[in-house]
Amino acid sequence: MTPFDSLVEMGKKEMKKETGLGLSYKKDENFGEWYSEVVVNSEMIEYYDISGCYILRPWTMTIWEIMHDFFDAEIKKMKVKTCYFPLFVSPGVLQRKDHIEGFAPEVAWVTKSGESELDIPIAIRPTSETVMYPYYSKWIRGHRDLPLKLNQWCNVVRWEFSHPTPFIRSREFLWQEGHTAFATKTEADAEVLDILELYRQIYEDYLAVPVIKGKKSELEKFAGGLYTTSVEAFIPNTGRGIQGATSHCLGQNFAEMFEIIFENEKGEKAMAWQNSWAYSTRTIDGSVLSLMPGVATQSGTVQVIVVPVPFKDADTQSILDACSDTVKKLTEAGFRVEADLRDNYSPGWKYSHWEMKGVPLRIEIGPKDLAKNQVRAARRDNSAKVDLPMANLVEQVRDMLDDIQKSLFNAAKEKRDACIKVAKTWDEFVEALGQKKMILAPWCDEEEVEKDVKTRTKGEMGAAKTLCSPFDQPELPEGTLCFASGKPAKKWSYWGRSY
Ligand code: 87F
Repeated sequence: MTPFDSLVEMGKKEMKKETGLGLSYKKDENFGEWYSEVVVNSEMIEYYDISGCYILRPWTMTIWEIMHDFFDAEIKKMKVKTCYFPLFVSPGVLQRKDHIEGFAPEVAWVTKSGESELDIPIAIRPTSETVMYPYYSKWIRGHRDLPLKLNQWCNVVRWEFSHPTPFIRSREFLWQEGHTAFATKTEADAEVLDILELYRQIYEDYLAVPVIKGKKSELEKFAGGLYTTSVEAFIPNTGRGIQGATSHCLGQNFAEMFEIIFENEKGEKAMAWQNSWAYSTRTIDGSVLSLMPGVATQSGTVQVIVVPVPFKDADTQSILDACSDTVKKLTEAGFRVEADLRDNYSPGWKYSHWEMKGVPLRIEIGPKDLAKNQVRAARRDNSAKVDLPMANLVEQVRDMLDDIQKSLFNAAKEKRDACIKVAKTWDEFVEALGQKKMILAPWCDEEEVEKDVKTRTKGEMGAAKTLCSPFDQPELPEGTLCFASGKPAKKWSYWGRSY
């Protein structure tokens, strides 16, 4: 053990004892408690005095901004324009169509202003189809008005009743909602997949969370639409699937309800084809669940933290200067870098603190490093430490961050893949479910059969349902039977418990 290492150990102990910053739960032993502790200690979330509402601290909002900037730039390339519709919804508009029916209990209402009751209560948007589409009807008249592609970044409120959880199940969340209208189904179909691919990139390339692209079953799709596609992640620790973002083809259902009708090139009346798509701050839980420890290098608020390691009689000022120079150099090269120059915390305390926050790479600069014109780099994901000469710091840091991102993704994918089990019979299915697996099974694709599976698997842990039918379908040999009904199977589908 070097003097530095013992300083680190001291720092860790001191931190846990004095500030309570250390984690008291283990991810593999008490997942729920671990999750609650991690989101607070990493300074992502602060709890709030209204159940299901959370303060998103800068550490979270920076991740959100990074995802926002990427996605917003991509959809602008697709000629999607930004808009903003009001937060408040008149009851007539909200209740206008039956698609809302099943969701009604989740809608929050404003009933008072000051002391007086409002004449008519006003709803807070849970989603904006019924808010926006009356205006689509007004704006879309001829084929030259199409395609109409709008997106808004906003907050929505859904008054969830099941156990609220930071990110995954919060009652207010931020999202983008895209609503597009086309003259033809072909264009709508193509856009559904283009958007889904961007969602895959957010999860896999930014958050390093592996996802499966696929189509939802009739039972699990957005009831108001024609079909729903999604990216699905899986949390090995809880054995639950989690729907990432969704990209829906609404078909002509809403066009019919809201009379979104245009005159086509032949001078005939035609109904528009519509899509809607969204991803939200609920997505960020992926960064907590799969990555802590080790927030992905692409989405992380701070990619590199620089920590000075002053020692005894060494010249502290020149160490601090070297830290500032390093920050400057790496910032200029385009990295998100900070130095922790606080003099009221030990280096060890700082290591633990930034580890907790998931910063993927730490640079330590002490007197020996200074003398050798180098820095010490420590990886968050595998604890490896290497000396990097100052001369080619930028290149080395870039390579290391790339490598960390790749290994985080590969590790998460290996862990996810180890949870996938193929089940061809009911017995195999039940056994795999008991082992908290994500189950790939041949299915007859009948709604009644999915309902039946739900009923038959009901229990303390929750019933199994379809997660998606993957676009990437394994071969389905002629004569393969459905695991649940024994009828001829039409496709492979993923099944499991989910959030
Ligand atoms: C809750 C209350 C009221 C979901 C709700 O996925 C209405 C709804 O319509 C509701 N929860 N939904 C479905 C939302 C579908 C759709 N909206 C636009 C999306 C993507 C973006």
